[in-house]
This record gives sequence, C-alpha cells and structure tokens, in this order.
Amino acid sequence: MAACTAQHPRALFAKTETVVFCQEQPRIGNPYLEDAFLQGYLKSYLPSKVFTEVSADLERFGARVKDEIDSLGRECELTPPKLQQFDAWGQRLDQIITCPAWKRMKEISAEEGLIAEAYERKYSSWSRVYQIAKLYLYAPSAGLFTSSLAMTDGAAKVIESLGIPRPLEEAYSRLTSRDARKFWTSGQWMTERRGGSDVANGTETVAQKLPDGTYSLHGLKWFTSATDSDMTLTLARIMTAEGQVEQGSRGLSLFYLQVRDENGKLNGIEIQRLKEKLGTKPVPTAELALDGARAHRISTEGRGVASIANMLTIARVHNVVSAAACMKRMIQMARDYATKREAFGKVLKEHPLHMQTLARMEVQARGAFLLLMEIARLLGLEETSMATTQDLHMLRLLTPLAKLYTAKQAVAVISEGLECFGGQGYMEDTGLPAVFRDAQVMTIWEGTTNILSLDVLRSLVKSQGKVLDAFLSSAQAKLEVASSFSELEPEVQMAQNALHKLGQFIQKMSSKGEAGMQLAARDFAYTLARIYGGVLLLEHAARPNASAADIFTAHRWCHQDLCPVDQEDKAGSYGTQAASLNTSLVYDVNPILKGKL
Ligand code: UCC
Repeated sequence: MAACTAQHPRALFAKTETVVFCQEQPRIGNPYLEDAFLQGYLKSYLPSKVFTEVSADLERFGARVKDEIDSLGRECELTPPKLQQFDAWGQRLDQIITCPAWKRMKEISAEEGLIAEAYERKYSSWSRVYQIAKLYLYAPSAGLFTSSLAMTDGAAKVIESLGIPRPLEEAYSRLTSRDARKFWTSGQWMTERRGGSDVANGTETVAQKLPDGTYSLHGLKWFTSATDSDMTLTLARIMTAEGQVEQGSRGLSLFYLQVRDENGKLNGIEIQRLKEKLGTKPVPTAELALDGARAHRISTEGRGVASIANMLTIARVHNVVSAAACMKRMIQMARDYATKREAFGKVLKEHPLHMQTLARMEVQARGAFLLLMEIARLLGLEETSMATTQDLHMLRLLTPLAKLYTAKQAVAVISEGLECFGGQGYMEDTGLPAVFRDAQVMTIWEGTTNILSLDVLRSLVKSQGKVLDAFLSSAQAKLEVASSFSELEPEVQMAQNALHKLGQFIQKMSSKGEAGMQLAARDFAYTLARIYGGVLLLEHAARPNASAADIFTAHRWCHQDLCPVDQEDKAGSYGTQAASLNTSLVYDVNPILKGKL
C-alpha cells in the first residue's frame, strides 16, 4: 500500500464525520536476507560448501515465507479449529475441523523437509543447525503449526533413539517424510486432570495388557496440543491382572498409538471439547477421554518419564526457536515501521530514544539466537556420534536453561515491540496482539520457568556436578579466545567476575544440597543463562570478520547484571528466614481473613 497523501481536513470531512486513519503498514521482507546476524553466524560456523547450499535454500525459503507462508499463518489465526462432536442425526463424530491454511502448513512442512532435514543428515552434524535455521525463519509466520512440528520432531527423536523398533518403522518413516501425502505429525499427551508439571503423580491413565501384547488405554488427557495429529506418544500405568498399578514415576510407561484407523475412525478416543486459550488459537488443543485406545508400549515398564525425556528435550528446543524467532520478527517489523511512521516532525528512526529501545530488544534477541544455535550445534554433534562428554553435558544443561530464559525474554521483548507501534500495537486487526498472546505460552508449555529451573538442578545433581564443570570450562575456554581482542577486554572481565561470583556462590551452597538450592533455582538458572549468553556473544564478536554491531551487542549484553544469584544472596533471599518471610508477605492480609487463606 502506498503512503496516504495528506488532504485538507475540510475536503476529508465534507461528506462524513468519520475520522480517517491512514498509516503505511509495516511489512515483512525476506526474513533470511533481512537477518545479517543469522547469515553471519552460518557463514562463520558452517563449512563453506555447506554454507553455500544452505544459504541458497534459506534465501529461497525466506522468499516463500514472505510471499506465501505468512498469509497462510494469518489465515490460521483468523480461522481457528472447531470441534464437530455429532452429526445432524446424533451420530458421534468428534471431528476436528481445521482451516485449509493449517492443512497447507502440513504439506509445506513435508515439502520443505522441516523435520526430514534433521534425520537425513545430508550435512552430517550441520543438518540440525540447518533445520533449526529454517524453522527459525518459518516459526513467526507458521500460524503455530510449529507446535505440531515440535512434537513430531520429538517423536522422531524418541523412536530413533529406541533403534526404530518394528511397530514404529512406519511411524518413523512418515514423521520424517518429505512426501506430503505420507507425512504424519505426532502429539505428546502428557497432561492430565491433576496437573501438567508433576507428571509422575498426576498421571491416572491406566494400560491393560491385551492377549496380542498391545495395550488398551483408559484415562483422561486434560490438555493435548495439536490433537489433529496422526499419532501420539503418551504415558500410562500398566495394570496388573489384579487391577493394581504402581504410583509415582516408576509406575509410568511410554506408549505409542495411532489416533485414527485407515477409515478415519478414532482409536478408542473421545474428544470432549476444545480448549479456550489466551493465545495459540490456531492449535486444536483438546480434552480427551481414552476409552480403550489401542497402544503399543515402547519403553521398558516403569521407564516412561526417562523415555519421553528425548521428546521433551526436542520440544523445548523448538520452544527456543519460536522465542528467538518471534523476538526477531517483532524487531524486523518495528524497524520497518520506524522508517514509515512520523511523529514530532520526523520518522521514528530519527528519534534516538526509539532507536535505543529497538537496539536493546535486538541485543536480547541476538543473545537468544546464539543460545539456540549453540544447542542446535551440540544436538547435531550428539546425533552424529561426534559429541564429546563435555558437549553432552552442555546440551543437557543448555536445553532447559535456554527454554526458560528465552521464553521470558520473548514476553518482555514482544511486549516492548507492541509499544513500538503505539496504539496500533494493541489493535487486533494488525495481527500484533496475537504475537504477544502466543509469546505467553512459551513460558508455560514444555515446562514452566520454575520446573525448568529445577530441571537445571536435576542435571547438575544427576551428573554429580559434571554438568557444572562442563559449563565452567566451556565458558572459560570461550572467554580466553575473546580476551585477546582489546575491544572486548572490559566485557570479558565482567564475564570473568560473574563466573568468579558464581563459583563463590556454589561453594557456599554446596553444603546445603539440592533442597537448599531450590529457593535459588530460578536466579541460579538466570545467572547461567546470562553468563553463557554473554560468553557466546563475546565469542561471536571475537571472530576475525566480526562487525561493529557484533562488538556492540556483546558490550551491551555484558553490562546487565550477569550474576543475579550473587545479588539476591547478598539480599538474604535464600537465608533460613527467607521462605517463611515470602509466605508472610504473600499472605499479608486483613487479620479477619487470616486462617482462611
Ligand atoms: O504437552 C505439552 C504441550 C505440547 C506442545 C508442544 C509445543 C512446544 C514447542 C512449541 C514451539 C512453538 S506441554 C506438557 C509438557 N510437560 C512437561 O514439560 C512436563 C513438565 N514436568 C517436568 O519436566 C518434570 O520435571 C518431570 C515430569 C520430568 C518430572 O518427572 P519425575 O518422574 O518426577 O522426575 P525424576 O524422577 O527426576 O525423573 C525421572 C527420570 C530420571 O531418569 P533416571 O530414572 O534414569 O534417573 C530423570 O533423570 O527422567 C529423567 N529426566 C530427564 N532426562 C527427567 N527430566 C529429564 C530431562 N529433561 N532430560 C533428561
């Protein structure tokens, strides 16, 4: 749309009293070509032949995102799924009706190899980096189809890690297919009525063994995402012949089932209703009753949680993709708008305070991007058996860390992004409020911030501290490289100081054990994420072909508090009185109400 031309107010209002508002709208360009940081990263790290091929494909795909996919994503948002439970004659149907654009997203995902790329491994360990970069371009325009892909990728990973056993061969080949007619998506049905975090105690679904060795599942799944999927992985408790089940984590096993048979009939499943959610409107999220769903057990009995952990890991990585990508897209739109929108006699771009706001957002987005790419790199190494023990420890640690941290960044940056459009950022038909609503889910699904902070502690404890050793030595090694660049010296020193304070904190807390550390878990995770984000930005800025913007980004990131755990410790946040003081503060109410809360 061309910019509106100014008219004399009297001419405008001669026939109507309606006030006309006309502003040239922000546009998305080719997200690959518009992202110098992404290109710089790939050029620096990929072998040159791989870079040439990958870069050409990403440029082509970026154009497809701009010209075709983005409008499909908007159509998904505007045409949310519906549930048709009965036909006109009372016959139970339980049909989830999705819009054509959602179906097209599935075809595009297959055609573009959005899952296949990672499993074909054409570029060895770099295939993961390539796939993640492609998803990064896709995610903000995908109309949330990325949630289906997250679970599909997670299911493929679980099946591959099990050695692709016989009942899963077809599923694996479909999940990783490039043929749209063959391609399947997977669900991940974990959440039940009693809650989504404490899976070990919240899972009530039971599995009865049938004579042919398969199982019949019975239970209620309270929150299943992308329920139009073709298959799913789910947890249940195996029932003994006497009708007993084992409670807790050790009672859970992992099952695979197809959602419908060849005739489209549901596999012992009733769709109770679709959920009314704050955001993620295009995603058909349902409450399900499993009433004799036929399933295959695919884990050892009682090893359900450990076996689905691979799926959680991959879905958490996808969460990071979406968080980093949506921040970037918001910035790209806001910076485009800043060249078009005039206020106080000049375009927004000419207002230094506005540019400062956008630059701060960009620093956050770049830190998130490098955390994401580091995970992709490590995952690629793991999947091609090239990872060192240190790499594996870092992958285990960085996954929950980046998931929890980038989700919070996304909410903050996208909120800031809405402000960059003034009142228009609050208007539904701009599409911007949907981005904000969708960001909020990133902090919740695949584990809340606190659950993931505890997962960070779990990784430290389970490895008997080796994960932490890997973190410290990896950070030191990267800082050493950066320290030889005089322009980065003060910031390298800041990161070193933060590591030093972190070391002192760990020393102090080590006697308190895991339980003592729980109160500090969130600040501890933020500390690790800030330090490692800084370390990665410094490493990136120390490349021979680093730009001035790369150096500036590293500076800005390192000037935030890199060690919040130290600050909070000094403030007494983890002392013996802290927990009870917190409770008193939260329940500081009128004495009449005391005892009722
Ligand atoms: O389904 C959902 C929405 C789907 C939408 C997907 C789209 C997402 C991306 C989109 C981008 C657009 S949301 C629901 C997802 N649910 C969760 O994330 C669950 C959150 N809760 C947790 O993560 C908890 O920490 C649990 C469930 C893992 C806790 O289970 P337990 O059984 O109480 O914990 P344990 O006993 O510590 O762990 C059991 C085993 C242990 O192994 P062993 O027995 O060998 O020691 C753990 O080490 O599981 C292992 N384990 C792990 N292994 C637990 N967590 C992990 C992990 N993260 N990595 C590796």
